[in-house]
Amino acid sequence: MTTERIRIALQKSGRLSEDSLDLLKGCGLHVTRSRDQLFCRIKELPIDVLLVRDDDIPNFVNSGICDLGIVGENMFAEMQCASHSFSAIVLERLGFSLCRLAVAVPDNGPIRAIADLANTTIATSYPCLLQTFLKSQNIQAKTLVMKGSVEVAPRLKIADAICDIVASGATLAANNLRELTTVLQSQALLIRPAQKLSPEKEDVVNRLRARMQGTLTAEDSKYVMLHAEKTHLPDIIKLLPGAESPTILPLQGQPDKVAVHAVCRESVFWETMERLQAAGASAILVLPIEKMMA
Ligand code: PRT
Ligand code: ZN
Repeated sequence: MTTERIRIALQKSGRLSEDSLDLLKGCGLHVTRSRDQLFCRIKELPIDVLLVRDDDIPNFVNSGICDLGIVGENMFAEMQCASHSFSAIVLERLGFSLCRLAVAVPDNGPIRAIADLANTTIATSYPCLLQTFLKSQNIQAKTLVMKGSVEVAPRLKIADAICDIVASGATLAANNLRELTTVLQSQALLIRPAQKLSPEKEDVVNRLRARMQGTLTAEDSKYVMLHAEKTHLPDIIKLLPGAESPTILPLQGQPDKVAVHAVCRESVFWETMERLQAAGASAILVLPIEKMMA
C-alpha cells in the first residue's frame, strides 16, 4: 500500500522562506532543493513541499491543493476579510516574520490624528482590513489599491496616507512618513483547509504540528543550573522565569548547599541572572534546549 503524503506550501524565496525551512529542520525534516525546484520530497515523514510565491499560499490551502501552508497573518487576514468563500483555518502561530500593518502619513502634513483621515485617500494592498479598521473608527475615506511601492503614493500626490506593512520602520523614515496607528499585528501562521483530511493525512498533520510546537517551545525555553545555599532557595526559585518544580540535588562535601536544575519556559535575560546572583545563586549556567515533548 502506498502511504498518502501531505503537501505543505512554503514561500519559495522571501521574508518567510528561511524561517519556514528552519522550522521544518527543527522538526527533523530536511528539504533539499535545487535553485529552480518547486517541489521537494521530504524523506523523514510523508510530506511534500511546494515552493511558491506567498500570494498563492492562502488559495492553495483554501482550495485543498495543499494540506498545510505557512503564510503571513497580514495576507491571511486580508483573504479572510475579503472573501466569503475563504475558510482555511489557523493551526499555529509561529512567532517569526513579525511585522505590523500600519497607517502612515507624511511627516509634516496636516494629518495628526486618526480623525484627520476622514475624506482622505489611503493607498494600500490591504483594502478590506483597512476599510474594516476605518469603519471601527467611524471614518469614511477612499482606498487606492496598489500592489507594491505603496510608500511612494503620498510623494506622487496620489494618496494622502498609506496603510502598509512595517517592520523596522526604515522604509517609512526613508520616505518621510510616520506611523499614525496600527491596524494589525502580524506573524507567520501555519494554516490548513477547513475540510477534514483522510485519517492517514490527519495523522501526519498532527505529528508535524506536535513537532512544530515542540520546536517553538524549546526555542523559548532554557535549562538553568545553579548552586545555592538551602536558606536562599525560596527566593531563588521565585526568580526562575516560567519554571515548573525544579530539581534540587545535593552537592558533594557542601551540606548547606544544593544544585538547582530547572526548565524555564520564558526567556532568561542577563538581568534575570544578575538578580539570581544577588539572591545568592552561584555557578549559574543557562543552556539551550533543542527539543521538547510534554
Ligand atoms: O515573492 P513573493 O510574492 O513570495 O514575496 P513578497 O515580496 O510578496 O513577500 P515578502 O517576502 O516581502 O514578505 C512575506 C511576508 O513577510 C509578508 O506577507 C509579511 O507577513 C512578512 N514581513 C515581515 C514583511 C516584512 N516583515 C516587511 N518588512 N513583509 C513586507 N515587508 C516590507 C513592507 O512591505 C515594506 O515595503 O518591507 C518594508 C518595510 O520594512 P521596514 O523594515 O523598512 O519597516
Ligand atoms: Zn507576495
